Amino acid sequence: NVSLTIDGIKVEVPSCYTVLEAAREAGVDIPSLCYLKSINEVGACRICMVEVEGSRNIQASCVLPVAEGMSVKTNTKSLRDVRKATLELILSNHNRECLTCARNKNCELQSLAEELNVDKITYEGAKTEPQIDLKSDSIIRDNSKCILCGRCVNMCKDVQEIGILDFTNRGFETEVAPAFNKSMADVPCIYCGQCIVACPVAALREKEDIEKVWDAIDNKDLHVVVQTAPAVRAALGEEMGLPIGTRVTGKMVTALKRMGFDKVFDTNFAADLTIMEEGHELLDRIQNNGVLPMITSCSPGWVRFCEFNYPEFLENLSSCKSPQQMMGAILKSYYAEKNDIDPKKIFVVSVMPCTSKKTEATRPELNVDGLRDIDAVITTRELGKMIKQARIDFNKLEDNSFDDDLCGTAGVIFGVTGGVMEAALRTVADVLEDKDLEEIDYNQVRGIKEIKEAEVTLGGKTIKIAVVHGTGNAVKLLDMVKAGEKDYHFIEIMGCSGGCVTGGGQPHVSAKDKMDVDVRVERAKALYEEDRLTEVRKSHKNEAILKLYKEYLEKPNSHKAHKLLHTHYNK
Ligand code: HC0
Ligand code: SF4
Repeated sequence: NVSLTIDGIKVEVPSCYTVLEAAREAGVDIPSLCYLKSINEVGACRICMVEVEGSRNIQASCVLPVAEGMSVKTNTKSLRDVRKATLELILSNHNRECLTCARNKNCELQSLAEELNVDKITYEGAKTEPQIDLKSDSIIRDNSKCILCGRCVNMCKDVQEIGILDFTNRGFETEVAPAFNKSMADVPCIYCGQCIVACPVAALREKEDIEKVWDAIDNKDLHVVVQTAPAVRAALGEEMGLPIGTRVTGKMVTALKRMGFDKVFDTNFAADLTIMEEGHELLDRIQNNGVLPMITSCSPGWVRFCEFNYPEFLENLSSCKSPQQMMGAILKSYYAEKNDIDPKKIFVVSVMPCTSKKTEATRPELNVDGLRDIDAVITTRELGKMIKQARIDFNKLEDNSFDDDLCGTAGVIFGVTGGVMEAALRTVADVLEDKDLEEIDYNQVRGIKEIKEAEVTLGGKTIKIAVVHGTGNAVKLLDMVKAGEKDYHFIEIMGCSGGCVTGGGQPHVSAKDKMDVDVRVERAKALYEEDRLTEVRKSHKNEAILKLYKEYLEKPNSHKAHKLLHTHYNK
């Protein structure tokens, strides 16, 4: 440890800390903009400048290591002036349409302008020619909002190991964009939206489908149903001012009913269905010399990543559609028949923590008899906006339960890294042991370790498994599998670090708050809590699932199940 003083306050911190981090410990909030813990620590924006006793130059605190006896000042007149001038310069070439911006009141640049008391923009000069890339179904890039902080660049390059975005051109012409200024739709972007999560402004944002959903609700000819993904309940509360990781399942259901959806379903049901199909697919592959390891295919960002970068593993992907798609397929077949509704009149909305789900829903190979499984996908953030638009006082809502025609159980933990694996093991273990096992918490696959591995012996068979989250970690694991250094029966891969709880469609958390909490851990707690509170915690014990097989699908991997619930991927 080293000790130093910051604005006269003595602190002792580990020697690996930067001055910015040490200041946080001392309760001194040095403003910053380009800084994003562990992801972008580059000192580019010059907002976090400080004075160090004995040094003539002011320095960027986010890249300044602490030293024994150091004395730092963060709040002098000259620092305040410098920061304000720097910010004014950034703002002078920023599209300042804050009132109509997707990040209004939720923008780190806007907050900083308020905190630094910017009351005029002194420098008015040239402006970047606005160019808005609207071509993909998932992500919009708007260069007129970009402040060149580089947070998205390093997220995509270092965490995801994809490298779609980079600085292009020089000087005033500098931009952050895909190579050759191509559209995000024309490069191997997986639409994970992690660049959106990293962006402090609205330069990267999802393509909103809010109006499409309101129009459907208003259309009296349509039966409009909504499903919410497991991870949404762990984060939606943040849009309503609640602490990170507050579980709001009951209030969310009430809000959706008030908004006018005819039915509110839980994607957990379809996650349970996925476990039935995928669990039996795994058993079949193991028993009949199928392609192994089998790899999960429910994260559409990961599936795109595999298609672009590891096509040799496409045969390893489970043929199961994702829960989002399975839910739509069941709603437009089984549910439609049972309730005597024309499937063409059913409009299925998904609320997802994910931006890649928007594009997944448009994939033609997932259609059944020419009908799309899912008609519109909105993110958790968009649902937050819709609830506000509907003037629903969220925090005063009573709790309600999902419509129970199709309810879910173990599927809730799908939303966190390791969850699909754990839910699958609960089912596969019972089948192989031919028992109703009581030990169902698989702690080996929980947590945020980059690569989690385990061997489980079930019915005399040892099954080797691995779990990774974030495509950067997938690269590490797949390269080892390719080199023959590792072999497994079953691998879970999720496109985003932490799993869906930290997907690209989840509420924004400021860089400052991310210094204090690991969002992945806090939101995961909410899902494990819901799992603990659920009476039935095994997918194959879910009554609604058993009924679906009895009345309609016959058995897992049946002909009908294949038609509705499975797909294939082409190289
Ligand atoms: Fe997920 Fe899913 S768990 S991918 O993260 O498998 O998005 O939450 O909905 O489909 O269930 C996202 C979350 C889902 C799907 C489920 C899976
Ligand atoms: Fe990179 Fe994902 Fe953003 Fe695409 S969506 S640019 S892959 S971080």
